[in-house]
Amino acid sequence: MRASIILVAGLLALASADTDLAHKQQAINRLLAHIYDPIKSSFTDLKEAATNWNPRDHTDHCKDGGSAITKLMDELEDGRLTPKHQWFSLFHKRQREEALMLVDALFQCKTFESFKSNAAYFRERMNEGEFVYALYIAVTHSDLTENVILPPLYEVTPHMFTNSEVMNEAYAAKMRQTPGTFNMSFTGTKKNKEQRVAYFGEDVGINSHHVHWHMDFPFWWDNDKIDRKGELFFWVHHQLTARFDAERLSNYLPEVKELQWDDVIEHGFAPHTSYKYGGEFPSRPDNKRFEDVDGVARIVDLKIMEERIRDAIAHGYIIDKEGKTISIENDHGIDILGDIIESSMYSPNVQYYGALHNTAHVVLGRQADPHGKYAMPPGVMEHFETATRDPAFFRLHKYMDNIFKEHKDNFEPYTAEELTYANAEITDLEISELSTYFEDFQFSLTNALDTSDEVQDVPVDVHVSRMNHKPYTYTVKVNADHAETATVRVFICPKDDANGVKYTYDEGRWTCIELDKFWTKLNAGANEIKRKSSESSVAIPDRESFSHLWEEAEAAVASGSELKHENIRGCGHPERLLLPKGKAEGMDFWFFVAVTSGEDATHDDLVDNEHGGNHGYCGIQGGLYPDRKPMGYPLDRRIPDPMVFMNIKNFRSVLVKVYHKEEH
Ligand code: CUO
Repeated sequence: MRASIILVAGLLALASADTDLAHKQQAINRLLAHIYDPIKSSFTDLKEAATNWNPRDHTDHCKDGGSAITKLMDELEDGRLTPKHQWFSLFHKRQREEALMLVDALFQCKTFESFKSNAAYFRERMNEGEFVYALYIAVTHSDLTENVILPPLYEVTPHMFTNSEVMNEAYAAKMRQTPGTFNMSFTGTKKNKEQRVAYFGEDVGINSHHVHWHMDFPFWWDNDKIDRKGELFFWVHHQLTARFDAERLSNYLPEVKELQWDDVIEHGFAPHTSYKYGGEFPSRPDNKRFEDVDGVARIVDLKIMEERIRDAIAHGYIIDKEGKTISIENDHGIDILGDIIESSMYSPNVQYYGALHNTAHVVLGRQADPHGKYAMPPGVMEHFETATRDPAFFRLHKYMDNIFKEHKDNFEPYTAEELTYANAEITDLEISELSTYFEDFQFSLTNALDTSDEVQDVPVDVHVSRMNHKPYTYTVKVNADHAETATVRVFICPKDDANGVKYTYDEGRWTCIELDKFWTKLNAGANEIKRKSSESSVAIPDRESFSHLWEEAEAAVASGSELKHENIRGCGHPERLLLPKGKAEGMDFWFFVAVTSGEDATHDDLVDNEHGGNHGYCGIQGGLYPDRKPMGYPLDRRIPDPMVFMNIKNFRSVLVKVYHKEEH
C-alpha cells in the first residue's frame, strides 16, 4: 500500500508539467470513454489513480481541507452510494445528493492532477450516471478545466438519445465485430399527427442544448449568484415553446395547448428508448387522466402551488420565508418568478411556493406507474436530455409559459417615447433567401457498447435525418444622427395562426423567435449593418464529435503541441435550427429588427467581443447577462395599439417567406 502511494506521488510529480489544455482534454475524454466499463489499462495515469489513489491521503490538495471528499468517502465506505448498473435521474433526491457530493469534491481540488485522480477514483466506484453528471458539471464550472470541450453527451451516453431498435442493432454489430451504420427513425407512426414535429423534439442538438442549459444553470446551484438565472429559465423555455409552435404551424398543426391538471393528457407517448441499465422508458397511452404520484406529489399539491403563484402575480408581490413582501412589479420580478416556479435554490420561499416545474416533470414522468406497482424506471420527462421527446413536455412548458405571461402582461405597454431611439432610423431591411431542408447526420454509438482491454472497439454509428437551413444574411440600413453604439435585436414571427388568420400585434409578439442580438457601432450618417446567420448570438455550431476531440487531444499530447479551442459551451440553440421549417410554397413570417440605444449593454466590449456568441439563451458564463433590458424586449409587453410600434422609426418589419426544399 505504502509503495503504491509513493508510486502515485511519483506519477503526480511527473504529471505536474502536463496540465496544458491538451493533457486536460485528453484526461476528460478518457474519463468519459466507455463509461460503463472500467478505465482502460492503457490510460496508465487514470488507471493508477483509480486503483491506488486514496482520496483520504490527499486532502492537502483540497481547498476545504478535505471535508467534501471525506464526506463522500464516508458514504462510499459505508456502502450508502447508489450502485453501478442502475439508472440515474437528477430528480431523484438521493441520487442528486450523491452526484453533488462528487461535484463538491471536484470543485474543491486545488490542482488538475488531484481533480483528475479523484475523478478516476470515483469513476470506478460510483453509479455511472451520477459520475457523468458530476463530471459534466465540474468541467462546466471549474476554473481548472477552462477551455476543455465536453464531448457531445449523445456520444457519451447514446442510449438517452437514440431508440432501442438502433441500440439492438448496435449490440449485434458489436457481437459480430462488424462495423455498422443504422438508421434511426423518429418515434411513432404517420397515424400520429404529432409525429410530424418529432424531428424537432427528438433532435439531438435540441436535446444537447437543453441538457447543457440545465447544467449551466442548475436548479440546485447555491454557490455564487448566477445573473438573471430565473429570467433566463423563463426565456429559454419560452423560446423553445415558441419555436415548437412555429414548427407545428409549418406542419399544419395547431399551436400547443397548455396542460391542465383536471383534463386528460391528450397525447400519449411511446419513447422506444431504453436505459443502458434499468429497462425500457415507460410509455403513456393517449388521454391519460392525471393521477397522484406516490412519494412525489398529489395533483392537488400542484394546483395549490399554481394558485399561490398566480395569487402573487395578481398581488404584484411575493412573500419570502420570513413573511416579508417582495415586489415583482418591476423588471426584476420575472427573475424572482423564474426562481420560484422552477424552483431553484434562489427561491425566496420554497416552503410556500414549492417547486411547480420540477415536481410537474416528475409527476408527468411517472404517469405510467404512479404508484410504483411495476417498478418502472423514470420517464423521459425526468431527464433534461430526453424530456423534449415527449409532446407533453411542450404542453407543460406552455402551461409554465402562460403563468409567466400573466405576470408580464400586467405591465403597462411601452410608450412611444420609451421605444424610440432618436439617434437612429432604419431606412431599409434586406434579407437573403430563407429556406430549410433535411440532411443526414451521423453520430457514434461506440461508447454505448461494452468493451474491455481484450475486446476491440467496433465503429457503430447511427444515421438520422435532421433539419438545417441555407445560410442567410440580412442587411439593416440605418441613418444615424451621431456616432454611437447601438443594440440590434432580431426576431422572426409567424404571420398567421393555425387557421390562417393573421395574428394581431398583441397575439403575435409571444410567437416571435429571437434570431439574434448584437451590439454595433453606428457612424453619423448612413450605415449598412450586414449580419450572417452563422453569427447569431442565440445559436452554436455543431458540437465537435467525440472522435474529433479525441484525435485532436491525442495528437497534441503526442507531438507536444498546443491545443486551441473555440465554441467551448454546449449551451446554445443549434445553429442549423435557427429558422423554423418553411413550406414548399413559402411560409409567411415577419422579420422584425429593432435598433435601440447601446446603453443597455452591461459589458464595455460587446461590439468587438461576443463572449462566445451564444448569450441570447445562455448568458455569459460567470458574467452579467449582456443586455440590461428585459429578455424579449421590446416584444415582452402588451401592444394594444399597433400604431405605436408601426410608427417607431428605429423598428422595421418585413414580410418574408421561409421555403422548405426537399433538395438543397
Ligand atoms: Cu428545461 Cu422543464 O425545464 O425542462
